[in-house]
Amino acid sequence: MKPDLFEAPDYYNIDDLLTEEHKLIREAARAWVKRDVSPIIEEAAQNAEFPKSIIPGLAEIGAFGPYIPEQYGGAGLDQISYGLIMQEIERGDSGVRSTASVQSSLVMYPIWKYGTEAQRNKYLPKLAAGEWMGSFGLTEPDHGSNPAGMVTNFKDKGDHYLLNGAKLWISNSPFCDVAVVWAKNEEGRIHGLIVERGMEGFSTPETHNKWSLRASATGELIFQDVKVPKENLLPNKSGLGAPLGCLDSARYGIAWGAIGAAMDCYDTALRYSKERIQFGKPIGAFQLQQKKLAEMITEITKAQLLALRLGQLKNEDKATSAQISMAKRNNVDMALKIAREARQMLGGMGITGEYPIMRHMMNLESVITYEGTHDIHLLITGLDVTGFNAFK
Ligand code: TGC
Ligand code: FAD
Repeated sequence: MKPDLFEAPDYYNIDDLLTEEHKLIREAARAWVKRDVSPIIEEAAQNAEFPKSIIPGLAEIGAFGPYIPEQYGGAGLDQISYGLIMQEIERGDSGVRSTASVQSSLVMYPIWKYGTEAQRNKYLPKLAAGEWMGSFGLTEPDHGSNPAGMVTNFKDKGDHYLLNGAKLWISNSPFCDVAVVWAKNEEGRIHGLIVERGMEGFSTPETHNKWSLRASATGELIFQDVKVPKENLLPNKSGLGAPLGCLDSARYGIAWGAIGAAMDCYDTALRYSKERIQFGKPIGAFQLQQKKLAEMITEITKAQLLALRLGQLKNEDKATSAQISMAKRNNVDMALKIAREARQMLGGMGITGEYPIMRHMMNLESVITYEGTHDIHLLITGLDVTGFNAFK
């Protein structure tokens, strides 16, 4: 892979709207990605391996629980800092950002928000430090967009719960130490349970042959009569709103992360367009290539403003789930379109691992599907503006 010469575009001087702390946090994440992710990520993706060696670095830049209070080992940062960290990591690779998203928003967040003080103290510091890695089990083989239909269930056996069922498409599952699992009790009410590796009847087979997010490990969570201690139930919220609340936090991070992938594609294509000579001129001097670049920087700038405003609303605790859906949907779609256009600008070179664009493009096919598909987010906006539910 070519050396990482990334320069971040900031066409509207959005940096002026950030604090010095925001910029320091972003620069630390950016420098770490250049130093520790860029040199290894192409090989990891080609080999379809999650590069575990980067876990301590992720912890060091605050990517595990950026907004979790410091008393639990988190970084105690605001939501814009969280977004900027996700942007920089996904600039490196969406699969690496996935690992950070899952750990922070889908594992640490529910333990922090819905757990007991004992659960917070037991799990959060180790998760923040990357000593333990987590996964989040909501999706099932027959229940993806419609998680309310889940069949994974647990029964009260007096001194423990007995958990049965299976989850599919679970990021980090093959190596997770703990899993936050959503399952129905005997009354059909959804609850979160913390399942630990080593519990009898719990297995995590890996899903192979992915063309997307190859540097992220994806797998199943299988529960066959798993005895879960009663103290592992998250007591402070139940119902579908509990996992969906976690998704709000992760979807927000993805809205920022996708900008990172788009910026990397744009920056790569811009540099290439100035160096690649055809018909006696740099290809960047042709109108057709300029149209692509001009549209890319316009869309990136709009996405940056959308994410920043959403971050301000999140900081004030005013962001609605529908606003988060809009940003996730728009920014991932924007990034995927830019990746496709940027890939074409590199001609044949665009399909090789010499450049990051094709990897971003393939990764974004997952990002546009997970955490709510492109269609589901459109329907969330549709419901919000019309009041009519078109899901069912
Ligand atoms: P619905 O009746 O609308 O809602 C049920 C209850 O949930 C509440 N609620 C929310 N609460 C918090 N945040 C949200 N975003 C919420 N959306 C809804 C709602 O108020 C209600 O509460 P209550 O108290 O009235 O019961 O539920 P529904 O069954 O009609 O489904 C709605 C729908 C389709 C939008 C929802 O199911 C959905 O978002 N589906 C998409 C599923 C999804 O996103 N799965 C993601 C799995 S995790 C993942 O992909 C991780 S990838 C990680 C990585 O690698 O980065
Ligand atoms: P389906 O729900 O079967 O959808 C198929 C198609 O039908 C889609 O185009 C969808 O938009 C459309 N559709 C569905 N319902 C409607 C409707 N009402 N109206 C119109 N169109 C509709 N899940 C987890 O729980 N944890 C994870 O860590 C996790 N990581 C993932 C990692 C990867 C790499 C991938 C690919 C997925 C991951 N997921 C995870 C699962 C992900 O959230 C689901 O794939 C996603 O929610 C869609 O579910 P599905 O794949 O079953 O598609």
